[in-house]
Amino acid sequence: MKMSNDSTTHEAPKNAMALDVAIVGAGFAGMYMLHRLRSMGLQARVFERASDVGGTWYWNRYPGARCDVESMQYSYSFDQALQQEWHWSERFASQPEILRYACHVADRLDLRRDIQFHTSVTSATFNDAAKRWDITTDRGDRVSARFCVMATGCLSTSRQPDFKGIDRYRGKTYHTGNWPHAGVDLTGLRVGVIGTGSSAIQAIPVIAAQAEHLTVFQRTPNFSIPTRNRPMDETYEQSWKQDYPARRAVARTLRTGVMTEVNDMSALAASEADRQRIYEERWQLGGTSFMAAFNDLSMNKASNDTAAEFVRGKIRGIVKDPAVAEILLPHNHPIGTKRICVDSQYYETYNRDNVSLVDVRATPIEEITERGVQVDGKVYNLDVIVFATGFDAMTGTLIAINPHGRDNVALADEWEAGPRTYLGLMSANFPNMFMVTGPGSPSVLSNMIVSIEQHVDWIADCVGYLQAHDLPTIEPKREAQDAWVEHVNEMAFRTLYPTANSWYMGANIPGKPRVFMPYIGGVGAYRAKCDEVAAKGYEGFALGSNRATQAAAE
Ligand code: NA7
Repeated sequence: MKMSNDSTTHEAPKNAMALDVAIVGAGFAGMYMLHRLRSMGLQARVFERASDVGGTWYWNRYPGARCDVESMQYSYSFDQALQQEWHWSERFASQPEILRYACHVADRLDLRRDIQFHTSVTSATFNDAAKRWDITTDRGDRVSARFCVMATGCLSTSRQPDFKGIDRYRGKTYHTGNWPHAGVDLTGLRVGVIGTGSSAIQAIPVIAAQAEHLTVFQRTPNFSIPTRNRPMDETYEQSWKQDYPARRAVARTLRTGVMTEVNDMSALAASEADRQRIYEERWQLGGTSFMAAFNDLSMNKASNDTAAEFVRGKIRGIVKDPAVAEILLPHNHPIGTKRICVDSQYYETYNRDNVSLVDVRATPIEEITERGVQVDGKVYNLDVIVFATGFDAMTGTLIAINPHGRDNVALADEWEAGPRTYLGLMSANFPNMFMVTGPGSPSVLSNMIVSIEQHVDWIADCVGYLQAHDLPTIEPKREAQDAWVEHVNEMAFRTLYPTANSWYMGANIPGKPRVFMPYIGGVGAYRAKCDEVAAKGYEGFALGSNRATQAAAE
């Protein structure tokens, strides 16, 4: 491996390393990417800011954190022995169990020897002459890599709104997306939770059971479905394990990458009585499969209204104080167009004497004072404030690293009006830089592990192809990228999703462009497209040649 000669733009390196592939992030994406590349005999190394593997599941340790995909489906499928030996203890796995699984995989595949922890990538610059990425870290590393894989996650830059007065607050503050590893004992404390997204909805019942008093500050009510979590049923587990390869193969062809029974009829085609019965069955079943009660809930507003009204009826039925129930009723977005939440006793929690709800929609939080949160002139005294205020999703982490590509173009500039990718895998002007589950791919609309495996396999195959054909670079052609961005947009606007002010649309970050970021065309169709592109010799991509490289270098 030839090292870059560019020593002028960086400080003197503490150490310098030449790699085939630098991988950023040791979550499920980075871990599998490392495994695949090592198996191909390539020199790969992962840079990870945390102290261990796990990514999203490393950071999101807030009370009640749990996956909303069933545990039998939320694991790697690439290794039959691995999927047979691992035992999930619950229908929906908790964060600690998922993290244990990630650590088990790291041990089993001996991944950690090629992962550098406590290390943030601070810059990544494409060196045009050498056709390599120059990467620096906050530990003083200097890396020259032929390929750079951004396995940086979709929800990895937590966001705390810039509340006036926050620095004056004398109590403790925590963000759900960056929860202390030692845990937090909230016993006997007055706790405030700001936000009512998925994280808050999982955390609130657990915090309420511990705190002396919990005050929830809600700006937008959300739809939530009971999880109906339970210990793993052995017969159910065995039914999966006996049929794992076949079921995994099916899941890869489905819209969400999750095997769920989809009721293939319009909500409007059912009689009122049947519709209510079907919703009730789904409500009792629990989990996100509620949205598969009919086939047009994300497409047709009238159909969606029937599901939304069913859930509003449930909220009215569960919450005893009608005034509190009224505040909790979601009205400003179609159900499912913001990520549907799943919960254990969320609405029931508002029946507790030690829980109060403050509506901050009409009267927003004014400031954080020394003692608590001020709304409409009133200060709510709090010992602890929990920010469950979400993430700069999908693009936040990439733009923070801000890779510089060909001709020193910055990703932040290229994506100023919203992310632009071809297949969510690469961006024009950033040769040899891959993204795992990047914007423009199904990513957050799918079972993340299914989508991660698909991307990692595609990237590994692509790297193998370039090697076999002695091609130094690959990058999307501008016209292919433009057409894909348009297709992603067109598919989104066929649905109700863009009508919500969601983080899918970038709407939770002031100033962020309003673009629907994930690809909604479905995991199966998307995979077929990626496979077809590869089979056609990477159609839509420009493949460099060594001759061109030499000519450029001369
Ligand atoms: P979300 O879903 O983005 O939720 C963030 C919540 O914080 C949401 O209720 C926001 O209200 C609220 N928020 C944000 N800023 C404010 C201010 N300034 N005042 C009051 N309330 C505020 O993040 P999560 O972590 O819950 O979930 C992210 C994903 O993780 C989830 O979708 C799953 O895929 C897993 P808003 O709706 O903006 O009015």
